[in-house]
Amino acid sequence: MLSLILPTYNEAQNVMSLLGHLDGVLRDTPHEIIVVDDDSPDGTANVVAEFARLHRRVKVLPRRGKKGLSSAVVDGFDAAHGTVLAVMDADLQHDALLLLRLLAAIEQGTDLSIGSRYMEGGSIGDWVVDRRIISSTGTFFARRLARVPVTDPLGGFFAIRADLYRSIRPRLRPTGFKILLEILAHVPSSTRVLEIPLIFRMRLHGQSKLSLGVHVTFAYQVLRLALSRALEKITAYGSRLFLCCLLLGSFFIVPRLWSIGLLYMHASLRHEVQASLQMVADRQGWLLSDIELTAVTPASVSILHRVHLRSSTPPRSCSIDLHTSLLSCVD
Ligand SMILES: Nc1nc2c(ncn2[C@@H]2O[C@H](COP(=O)(O)OP(=O)(O)OP(=O)(O)O)[C@@H](O)[C@H]2O)c(=O)[nH]1
Ligand SMILES: [Mg+2]
Repeated sequence: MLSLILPTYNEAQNVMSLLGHLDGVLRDTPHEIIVVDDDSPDGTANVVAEFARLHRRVKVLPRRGKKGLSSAVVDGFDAAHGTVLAVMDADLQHDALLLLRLLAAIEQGTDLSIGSRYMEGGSIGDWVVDRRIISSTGTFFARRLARVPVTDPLGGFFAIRADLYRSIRPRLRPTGFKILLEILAHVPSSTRVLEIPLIFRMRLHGQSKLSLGVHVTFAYQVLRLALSRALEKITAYGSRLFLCCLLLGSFFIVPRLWSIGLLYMHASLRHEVQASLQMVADRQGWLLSDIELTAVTPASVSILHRVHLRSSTPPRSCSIDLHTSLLSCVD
């Protein structure tokens, strides 16, 4: 089943036409439509509730105050029952027919299907120059934060497999307008994504909710995602470095522990070795600190002896018989 989320804020003039249109488009598709309205002063929630009385597949999720587009989508997704979740603008700027293609892509094995304004065949319409610049700059940065290559990570028309969405849901921070970017920054890099060209229409009724605040929140979102990506990399490098140190350390330590490990297991052998070393050191006039134990067996110990004062002299390898305390060295 498809769950389609329509976020609305003051869309009373648009949402009824869209719902009527969707009724025809989704006639043969099992679906539910959840309109998430943020207390629109123009009464959007009331007109949708009126429509929903006759159309049981349509529901209204009213929220108190204007909480933002991304969180509206997330609240809608969280309340949805479908196996495929989709979202589109409620102001008639998105072509409802494209919804069927996004849904078909998911049914054919895609995890996330996106309506793209920036791929061949797609278009942003007649935007003024500054909106074009802001959008393409934002898209440039957002593409670098997405874990899968896409042309339009900032679009508002997409469908996603519900189980994929639920698996990343705890990590999503739905601030601002760009929930698709948040999703793209958290899906696994193995996610199968398909983009379908989208021609973004001009808004005919009502007002845009894009404001300076939306742009500021977007800049914050990009910084936050970039920072957490950098931290992720540092942690990954850090743990690799730790692993290397551990491997290198064990390369030197394990053979040594292996060769003198017996000492730690048998207290009587330890005392025997101590006594023999002391006896040999006294006999040879060596300092105990110049003797390095290299291997221990129940019958003998191997040592390296360094002549401390003449440190350029290479150490001598010797062995001590533990029964007789006899020393034999290789020169
Ligand atoms: N629930 C909810 N919906 C919102 C909010 N802000 C925007 N929307 C809805 O999200 C959709 C996209 O918002 P728009 O203002 O159309 O943004 P846009 O399409 O990028 O901008 P325009 O091209 O100027 O229309 C519309 O359906 C809005 O009604 C919000 O704070 N809460
Ligand atoms: Mg719009």
